[in-house]
Amino acid sequence: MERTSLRAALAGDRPLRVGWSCLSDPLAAEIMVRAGFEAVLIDLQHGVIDMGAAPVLLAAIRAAGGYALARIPVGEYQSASRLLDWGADMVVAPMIETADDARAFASFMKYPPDGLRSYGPARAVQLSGLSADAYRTSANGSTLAVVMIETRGALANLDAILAVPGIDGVFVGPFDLSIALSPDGEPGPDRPDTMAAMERVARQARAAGKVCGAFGANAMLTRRYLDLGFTFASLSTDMDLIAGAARAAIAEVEGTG
Ligand code: 3PY
Ligand code: MG
Repeated sequence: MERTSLRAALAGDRPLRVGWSCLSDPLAAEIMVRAGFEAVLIDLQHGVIDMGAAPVLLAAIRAAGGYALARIPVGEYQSASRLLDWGADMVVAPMIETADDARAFASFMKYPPDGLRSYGPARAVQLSGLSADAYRTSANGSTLAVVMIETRGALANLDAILAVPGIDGVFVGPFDLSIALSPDGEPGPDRPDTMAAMERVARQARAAGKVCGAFGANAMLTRRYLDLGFTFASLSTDMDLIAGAARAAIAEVEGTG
């Protein structure tokens, strides 16, 4: 049976539950889907995940019934095409500054005539259950090219970035963004200046008809970003969830919690 596309799922009546995978073990990603996350992003920028681990992680997420998202390292736009070929539903590009950056990324994400994605989606076709032709003709619309807004340059160029053909949405990194906004380089993912900038990003993205997401390091931040109007906000990471649960269990046993 053909599954609902990620684009359609994101337009549903409640925000999709998005988990964040930093670990290279496919079981960890699969467990997050089975625990209730409807989508999981594999983080090739800051996580301990390389291109060798990526296809196995993407397949594990999809086999468990989740949408598979991936973040590439800064500027490595060519790896976006490979992640799509391995079944990613969305690729997120960090530290985008200008419309030219966004255009370069989009060109690796979309098949001609919209872009220059090279043809070879054998693995994505297997995972999708579609025919090769059906995958090729639907991929530009069903997979999402999402750029991160997390610098002063990106904020200044937001309208131009949102207008780039092939860019389906934006994703805010509140840590980098708050560091960029702070005079002394201090992170503050819930500082008033960060929240005000994020509210503007969400509003402009929605006005442009684009998806807007944000990285939520914990439940409080995820809730606050959703309240600002983001389409989705991720929730914690596999590493933080394991560490937090371990700390809580130890504290409970030792009566120090
Ligand atoms: C940020 O907050 O800057 C991120 O990129 C989240 O990983
Ligand atoms: Mg960042």
